[in-house]
Amino acid sequence: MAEKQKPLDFNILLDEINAEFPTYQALDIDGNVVNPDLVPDLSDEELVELMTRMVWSRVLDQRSTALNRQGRLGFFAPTAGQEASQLASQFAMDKEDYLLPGYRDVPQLVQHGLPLTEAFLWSRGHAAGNYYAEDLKALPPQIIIGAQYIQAAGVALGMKKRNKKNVVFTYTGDGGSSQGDFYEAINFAGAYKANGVFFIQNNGFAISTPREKQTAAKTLAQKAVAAGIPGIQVDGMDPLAVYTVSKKAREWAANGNGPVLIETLTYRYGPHTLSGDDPTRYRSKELDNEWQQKDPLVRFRKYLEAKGLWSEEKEEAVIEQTKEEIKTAIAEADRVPKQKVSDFLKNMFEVQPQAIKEQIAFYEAKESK
Ligand SMILES: Cc1ncc(C[n+]2csc(CCOP(=O)(O)OP(=O)(O)O)c2C)c(N)n1
Ligand SMILES: [Mg+2]
Repeated sequence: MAEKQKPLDFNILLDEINAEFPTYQALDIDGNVVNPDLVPDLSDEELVELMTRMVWSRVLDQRSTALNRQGRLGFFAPTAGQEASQLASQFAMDKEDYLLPGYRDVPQLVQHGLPLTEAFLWSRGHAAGNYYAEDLKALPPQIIIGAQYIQAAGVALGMKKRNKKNVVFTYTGDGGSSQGDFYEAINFAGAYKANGVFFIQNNGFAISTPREKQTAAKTLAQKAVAAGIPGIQVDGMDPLAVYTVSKKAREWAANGNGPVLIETLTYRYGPHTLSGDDPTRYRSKELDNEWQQKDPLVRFRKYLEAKGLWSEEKEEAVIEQTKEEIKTAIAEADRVPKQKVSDFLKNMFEVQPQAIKEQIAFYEAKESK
């Protein structure tokens, strides 16, 4: 026994933990392959589709920002910078896998099957943005930080119990990884070997609180150790690395081995949400520039152009097509009847408590005048 014990030196113990979680990367910032093992076996069409979705997401971010400022959209959490982290991970999902997103994960939700019109209605706080079609395996975006992790552990356990070869993908942020819910969920999912893939999108900030102030842990991936599950840190600006790691994690979880925790190192270029924060008060221009150099679209564009799979014309076409799609979806959202207070109240509980019943009656009387 004694010979297996290490020297009692806390510096050494800490250094050993810190050395265990390298960042996995397939492409460098110029789109060159640095680790061929992480280059996935995707067809040319699939590679183009992944780039198309990332460009689509960048345009959606820009247009949503504009629509919000025109007062035509409600809540919006910017996504630019996080395209590889979001779209390349979702690209690894099966249609029958469940998606439990956070408020910033609308792009994955739409790619998983939520009509864009409904996503816009959700943004406006309209109940109609939460009625999901039976075949859409997803829950609406969670606003309570970390709560989707707990729900994901439950859904993942359900899949396990039904011997499903499907998994749950859930996303939180660096800030979310400080919540009790986070630890409880991965611990529970680990204990029951539930079919979950848990993402931490580490964009460096929880609103204005820098990652360094969240935790003394050198990586967020290492939080998996205490749950007894694999944890891995991946370059979240590298679509190929994110895809490969997500795909492998999906296979591992679907085959009954239990959950995986994936930390994607990423960045949001915009503010936390469009509800008022000013990132220049907590982030330097230098830091913004540093991350712009790692841009996932630039990197993937270079990789695909070298293969003859992408061009400026192709990108322009995707941008135009996305703008049209957004125009149509927002016009459709505008045609949905405005939500009444009574509609809103009726959607709060499946079985209405007395106080809510009285409020519904009050508003219905008022609305009928
Ligand atoms: C339980 C809970 N506490 C506090 C908040 C307020 N809040 C909204 S976003 C946020 C920061 C989350 O940061 P992070 O997890 O890093 O995600 P990001 O927004 O960077 O994607 C906080 C504290 C909340 N929504 N829920
Ligand atoms: Mg964050």
